Amino acid sequence: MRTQVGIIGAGPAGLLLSHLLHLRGISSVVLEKRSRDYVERRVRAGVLEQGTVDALVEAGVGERMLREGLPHHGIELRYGGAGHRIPFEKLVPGRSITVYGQQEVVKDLIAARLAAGGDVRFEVEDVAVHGLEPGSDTGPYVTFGGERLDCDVIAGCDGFHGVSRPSIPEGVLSVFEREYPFAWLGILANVTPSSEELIYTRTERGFALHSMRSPTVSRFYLQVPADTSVDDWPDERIWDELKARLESVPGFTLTTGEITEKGVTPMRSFVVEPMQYGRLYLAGDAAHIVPPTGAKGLNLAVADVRVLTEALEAYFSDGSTALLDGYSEACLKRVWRAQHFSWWMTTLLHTFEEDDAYGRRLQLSYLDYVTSSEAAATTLAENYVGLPYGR
Ligand code: RFL
Ligand code: PHB
Repeated sequence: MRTQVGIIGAGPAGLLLSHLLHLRGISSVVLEKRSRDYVERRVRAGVLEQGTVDALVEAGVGERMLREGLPHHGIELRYGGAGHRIPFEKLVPGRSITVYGQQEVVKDLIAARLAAGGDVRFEVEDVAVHGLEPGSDTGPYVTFGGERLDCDVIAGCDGFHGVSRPSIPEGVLSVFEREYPFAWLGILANVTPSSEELIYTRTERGFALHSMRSPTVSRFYLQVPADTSVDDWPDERIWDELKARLESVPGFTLTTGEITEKGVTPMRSFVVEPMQYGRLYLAGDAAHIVPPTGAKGLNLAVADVRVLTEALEAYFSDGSTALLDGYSEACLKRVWRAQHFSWWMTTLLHTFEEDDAYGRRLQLSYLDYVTSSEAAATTLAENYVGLPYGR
């Protein structure tokens, strides 16, 4: 089998890349380890930056998102017994976010790929990457389930635990990382959101986030110990803890109800440099991870894929490699801005060591600053809605 771009992973990065390449007449095959059903049900991100929304609309896969997604023009920071709104419409006019589940984006992309006759293979086993070494006489190829896919280029879009990144020889990549001493317990519940906008809450009991998916489905996260298991969290304990943290301002009552999904997410910051080796290009979580506090992971995956598409278009049209060679450098500027923002939001809002009174004072000082200074609030707002492309 032969294709121009072999794509490993059918998450947002791999699927969008395949679709964008198709629109430019470049062939690809997407190889995914999990079933279609699994990939379409996996509950993850929910916040799309303006640039992500624009990219999906431009690619012709934004129709349902525009219909069902929830445009938001601000978020609330809640701490010290009061809520403070960060008004995007005032601070970053014309830029906002859209709340639309990642698995809905994935469903829309899979539908678009299949409708266009795209080759997306699910439940593919033993994917391995070969022929990356400079001067290799085979060129790059991927093996899976006893088959072989020869390609001009391989895109590693297989997430943090994939096979692409580990197939790069040792010593090539520099790794930058930070782990956090806590995790997030995330739930979906069939309850009407108790707020119209997202609420990021800092309390002495830990962080909590009130998000949503639709007018009848809410999404919540709780900061929990890193070694926690969902079994430690029966529904009643979750609601009690969410109430204790979110009902920290007068007059706010949390609506509770049926919990339909629970999961624990570790918190990690991670980047490899460069995001490429030979004709293998890493995109999305395969190359970098952010803690979800800044809502940046999916948006970075989309940004990488846009850069890679442009580089591949140039390569396949006239053989020029300048953009491909500069792929990693072009992506990393945005990646590091998002790394900083995600680390900063995480540091600002979570409880670290209990006895770190100095750290707590710093958090409260910065929260007071960001909620009272228009300059500081604008910094938060412009990063949250996403910096414009090409900056
Ligand atoms: P994905 O989505 O992990 O997709 C990788 C795909 O590769 C497959 N795969 C393989 N396929 C073949 N062979 C192998 N050996 C393979 N190994 C893996 C996997 O099955 C999978 O289908 O990576 P991608 O495409 O780079 O997308 C990245 C995003 O998924 C991720 O950054 C976000 O979900 C992060 N994130 C958030 N991002 C945001 O922008 N906004 C948010 O609000 C937000 N909230 C979140 C999040 C992630 C979370 N979790 C669970 C990690 C909230 C949570 C709780
Ligand atoms: C979500 O709705 O899943 C969500 C929202 C904001 C975040 C992270 C996750 O920062």
